Amino acid sequence: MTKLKFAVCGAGFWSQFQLAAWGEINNAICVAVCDSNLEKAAALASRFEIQKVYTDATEMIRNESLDFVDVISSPASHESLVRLSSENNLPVICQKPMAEEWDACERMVEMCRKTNTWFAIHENWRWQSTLRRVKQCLDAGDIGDVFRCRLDFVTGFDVFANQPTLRESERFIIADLGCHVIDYARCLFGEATSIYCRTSRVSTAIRGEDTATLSLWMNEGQTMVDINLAYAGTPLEDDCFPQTRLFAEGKLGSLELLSGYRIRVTTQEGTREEVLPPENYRWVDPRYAVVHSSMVACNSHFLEYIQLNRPAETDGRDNLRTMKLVFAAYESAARNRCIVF
Ligand code: 89V
Repeated sequence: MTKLKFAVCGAGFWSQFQLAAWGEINNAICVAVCDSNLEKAAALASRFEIQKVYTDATEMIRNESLDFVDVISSPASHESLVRLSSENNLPVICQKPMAEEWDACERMVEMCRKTNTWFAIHENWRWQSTLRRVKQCLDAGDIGDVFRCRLDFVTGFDVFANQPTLRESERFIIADLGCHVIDYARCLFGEATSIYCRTSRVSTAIRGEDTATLSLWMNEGQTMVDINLAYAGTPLEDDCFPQTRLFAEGKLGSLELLSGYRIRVTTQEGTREEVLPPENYRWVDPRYAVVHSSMVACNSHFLEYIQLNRPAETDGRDNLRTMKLVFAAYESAARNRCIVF
């Protein structure tokens, strides 16, 4: 089978894991890497045996014969790189969050629509094996109609150690992490009809908010969804970074996702437990296991849908709805108002 050739834009912290995740997939091969920092690009290329290195994405796209581009650079650079791909009608995968401003997100989706370019956001949360299984249980009606669900991502983990630029983000936890959890809430319950959000900054060493509580009505007003996010550095007895915890209440029972990848479903018949640890690929950093291994499933899905030329689950248009909630959360917090859609 011919392998699809792709290029990576961005040689920062996530690219090494993204490339390792691509390495688990047989029918794709990275042929070029581009970063404005030549040394970083060259180091990544040599580690993953990638033939070509560029500092200019336009030149790379002109010179290489590519089947798609994987943009793994910082959010500020996403729009121009997606534009470049769309001008060349090259399928493009772009890291989350789509962009730093709502207007840029809209422009990116619109430019790909106009040029009929396949465009997806690398939103990997919903590809975590436990979160996928929770969706399966809820969709199968294991606990009946869900009237309330709490999603927690509260950790003392020092995320800035590996990603120091996050300290500078004016908008931090909702944009960087909230987009994952909001996207998963949409994956479970569909679109929101309202959102209310409060934020605070506990750490004095960063610019943006590191703590947020969001309250949404979802599922056509049938389900209350509460999302708690914190990167405030609080010491926790059971810190399961980067696992999401969940508690869903349904008319026939309840479902809990606990640390240690445990899913517990309680109905009148009693409680059953499943433990679903992530796939243990040799390149996975154990501190990020559940996220790193989800990238294989996420990339496989993209590859399949690029080949089928069908929109991925998290294609640009779909992810725009996630980003709408991200920006609405900030607006709600700034105005101390519930935003109704
Ligand atoms: O995927 C991400 O957004 C990363 C995390 C550390 C949460 O895995 O920042």
